[in-house]
Amino acid sequence: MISFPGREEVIRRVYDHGQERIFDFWNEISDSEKLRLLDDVESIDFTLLERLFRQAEQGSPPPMGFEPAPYIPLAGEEEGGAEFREARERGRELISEGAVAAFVVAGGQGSRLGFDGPKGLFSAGPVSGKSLFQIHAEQIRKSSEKFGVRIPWLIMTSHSNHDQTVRFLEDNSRFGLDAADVYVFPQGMIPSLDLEGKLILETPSSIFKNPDGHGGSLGALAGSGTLHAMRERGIRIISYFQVDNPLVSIIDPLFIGFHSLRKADISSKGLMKAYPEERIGVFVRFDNGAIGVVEYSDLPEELQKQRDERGRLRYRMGSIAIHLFGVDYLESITGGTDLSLPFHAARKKIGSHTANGIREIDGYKFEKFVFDALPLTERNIVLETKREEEFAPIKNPSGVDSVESAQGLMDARARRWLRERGIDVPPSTAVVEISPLLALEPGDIPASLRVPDRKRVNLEPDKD
Ligand code: UD2
Repeated sequence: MISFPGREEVIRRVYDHGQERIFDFWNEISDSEKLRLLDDVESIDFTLLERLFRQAEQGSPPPMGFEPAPYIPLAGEEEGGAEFREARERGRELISEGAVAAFVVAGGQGSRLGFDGPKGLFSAGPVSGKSLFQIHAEQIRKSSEKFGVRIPWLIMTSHSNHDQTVRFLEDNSRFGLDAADVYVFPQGMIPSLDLEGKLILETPSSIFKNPDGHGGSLGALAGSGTLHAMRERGIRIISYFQVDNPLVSIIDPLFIGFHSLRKADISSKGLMKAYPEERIGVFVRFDNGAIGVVEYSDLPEELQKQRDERGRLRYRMGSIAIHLFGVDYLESITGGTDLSLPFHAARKKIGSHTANGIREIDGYKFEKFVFDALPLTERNIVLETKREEEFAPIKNPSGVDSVESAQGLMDARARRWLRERGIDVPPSTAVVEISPLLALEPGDIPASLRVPDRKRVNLEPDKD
């Protein structure tokens, strides 16, 4: 057994749990590295990891029985009109009172996209080349201007991209947002395991950990003190979204209004799945009455394809990871610091440090999912939204859910908005982009606007 003065207890714990392989390079590392490794180990909950490993080996337990969840369908012209109007009005009031904050989860590693850096830095604007962060920041700025209020922007990063994210935002003066309105905080990390349940070394003196999933965002919000800061600012609703969707409507009066009118703790946006295999979770109602999400990979194929009497997919309401959380409710479930959502295991390739350098091995990463918070309350609603207006995820380098598909959707939405305002797009124009600073909805576009006769057009507000 290795030894280090004063650290006998933690070393014993490592041996007791059969994890002594993390000391394979003990004789090659300096005293300060030894201390770092022991500090790293100190915080590890071995009992939790052992439980997660058993769970990963056995596969996830079948979810409780469920049926499709009820949802508020898109407003038809004649039906639901009055409630929709009331909701929009209520939402506007709440935003104007300064009760709403925006919260983006941007801690993911973007490995599927093959982009080496925080995903928020990825260039998404089809003409402007604006980064995802810029597009989101400009939306928040425009909402602030429209409603005459300061809207805080919360950004969750992870340890691997925190510094780069902060630097990028500073270098770009937070795209015009006030420093006092931008809160950046990292999420928690959890060790990954190899297929034998052993910890993995990332370097000779550090253990490989992965971000604890977007479900870690609720604990991080509370643990970082940001939830408390929001309470102090009078924020009552937190509008949660993912960094990879440039079409997301971040501050949406209708959604916020419904959340308030229906006295919800959590509200979610859903949309019709495009096809059975689409990689989005579906909203369900579990046998105990609670509404939640079953991830696409956990929905049995037979249910994925089931149709109702009208020929529509039975499980058709897909989750696009847009939620509103009541601050009161978040405080009640995080108890000030933490929240116990379950971890899900995923088998992934992991770089492991060996005597011959880094070797890719198979292992398990563990992540919490934010939508597991949904069934914790019965005051939970789902509002249908339009895919073409609000959903253009950038996940892959090409093909489905790629930057090309997202830019195509951004162009199509811009053209639709201009058409709605009776503004022509010259036939020679191949791509149109509308800056969030110009418009967040068709009604914001000045009726006098003329689209210049150019191949690629980015519509920004006039400078004066
Ligand atoms: C997520 C949903 C899926 C659907 C889809 C819509 C899950 C498991 N699935 O799919 O049902 O709604 O999104 O686009 O959520 N993130 C962090 N920290 C982490 C992990 C992720 O901040 O530890 C962020 C990440 O930066 C991104 C978002 O969470 O903004 C989604 O992560 P993803 O791309 O891994 O989710 P995906 O595509 O599996």
